[in-house]
Amino acid sequence: MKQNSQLVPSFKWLIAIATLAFFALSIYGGSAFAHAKLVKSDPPNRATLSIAPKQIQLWFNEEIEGSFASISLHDADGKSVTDTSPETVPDDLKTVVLPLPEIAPGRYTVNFRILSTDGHVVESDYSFTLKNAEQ
Ligand SMILES: [Cu+2]
Repeated sequence: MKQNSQLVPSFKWLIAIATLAFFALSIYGGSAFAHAKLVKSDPPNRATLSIAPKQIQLWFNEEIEGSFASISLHDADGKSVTDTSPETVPDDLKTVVLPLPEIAPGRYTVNFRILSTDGHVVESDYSFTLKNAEQ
C-alpha cells in the first residue's frame, strides 16, 4: 500500500505529460493537410478491369518531388511484380507514372510513397482486380 500511494503522484505526471504530448502531436498533425494528397489514380481504387493496364498513373493535389517517388505493384500473394522506378511527366509535376509488365489476372495492390514539396513523405496503397478476359 505504501508503494502504491507513492506511485500516485508520478502517474499524475505521466498523465499530464501524455496529455501535453497528445496536444503537441495533434497540432503537429494539423500540418498534415499541407501534404500532397492522392486525388486520382489509373487504374482507379477498387476497379475491376478486363484489360491489363499498361501503366499505373497517380495524380496528386500539388506538385511532388517526382524523382523521389516510388510505386510498386504486388499480386495477391504480396509478391512484387515490378522492378522499375516511376517516371515523372515533364509538363505535370503533380503526377507520376509506373510502366507495367504484362500482368496475369488477379487482385493487385499498388503501394506508393512520395515526397511532398514540403518535405513530408506520403505513403499509401490501394487495390484493383484484373479479371480473366474470358469472364
Ligand atoms: Cu506536409
